Amino acid sequence: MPANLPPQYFEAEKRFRMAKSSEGKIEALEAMLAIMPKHKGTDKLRADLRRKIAKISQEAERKYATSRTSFYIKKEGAGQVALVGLPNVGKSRLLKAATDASPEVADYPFTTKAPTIGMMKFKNIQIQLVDTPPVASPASRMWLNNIVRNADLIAIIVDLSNQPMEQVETTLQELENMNIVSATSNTKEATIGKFQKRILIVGNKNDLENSSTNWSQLNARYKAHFYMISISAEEGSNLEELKREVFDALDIIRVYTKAPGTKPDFTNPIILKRGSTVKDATETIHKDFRSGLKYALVWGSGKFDGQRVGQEHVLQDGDIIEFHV
Ligand SMILES: Nc1nc2c(ncn2[C@@H]2O[C@H](COP(=O)(O)OP(=O)(O)O)[C@@H](O)[C@H]2O)c(=O)[nH]1
Ligand SMILES: [Mg+2]
Repeated sequence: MPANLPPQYFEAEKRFRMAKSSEGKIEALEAMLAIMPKHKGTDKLRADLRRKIAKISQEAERKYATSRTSFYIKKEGAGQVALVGLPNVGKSRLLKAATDASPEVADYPFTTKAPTIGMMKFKNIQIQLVDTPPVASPASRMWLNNIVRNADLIAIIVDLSNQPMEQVETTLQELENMNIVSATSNTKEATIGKFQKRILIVGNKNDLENSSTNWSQLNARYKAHFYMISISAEEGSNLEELKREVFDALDIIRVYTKAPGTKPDFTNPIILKRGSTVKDATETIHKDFRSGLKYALVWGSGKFDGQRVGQEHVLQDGDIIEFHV
């Protein structure tokens, strides 16, 4: 221990011993390092302090990373849509315009604050929108990762007034880095180790200058691969079309059930993947029900109303189904 260390050094050392958080420990160690005079006699001590700082910050980072890995948002409603994009494209503004949520219309800070969730009403169903931290920020990567992997649909939001093509490319690259590929292109190829997700590109701020030219170019470039819609979250324009597009992209149908001799309940549809059969519908309602199912009557996708159909009959959005057990 070199002599003549100033009293501030010992105060900082005391702070270090008392500190509970890693931030507090690191702060104290850094103060000790700054106070310590630099000469041969203190070389070893300074190296020790630096090692300690490195060790504590590594541990803190590891702990932070694991806690964020387990981060996911419980699904509610007919589907979960992750709003992703660069900062300031209007993700929060869109959430505010399309749902009951009231997020801050500003950038996400680098905190563990939960992302904002809102329910978007479309016809008689609710779709869950999740506002996420901006892509291309290392701080949000782990977190964003879990949200996009879990989501049923990824909505890439871009600012149409400001080189939207580049924004799309950057965002797609970020998704690619997270091992996520579009489900609407190359679907025939087996993609091992990749998560296939449907992608909707939302061109926002279509009220601004240059946005219509940019939108035309963007649309021409990507419409073969992705669902596309242009909106203004600020003015609330095209929001109904956006909802319809989200519904289509989610690839779901609404089916109503009725008991014989009663009217169907149109307020509470069951949500099924497109292409689902009568069998799938019965399984969703009740596991034991299926074995007891004699037949079903269908209004909508049948050849005529109330047609008797078998288990393999493919249902359509809006169908009414009556089970006979
Ligand atoms: N003109 C215009 N401005 C918008 C629109 N949507 C969002 N903004 C503005 O863009 C800025 C960033 O919006 P915000 O929702 O916080 O972006 P986020 O970082 O993607 O969540 C805010 O000043 C919004 O008022 C829009 O449709 N038109
Ligand atoms: Mg935001």
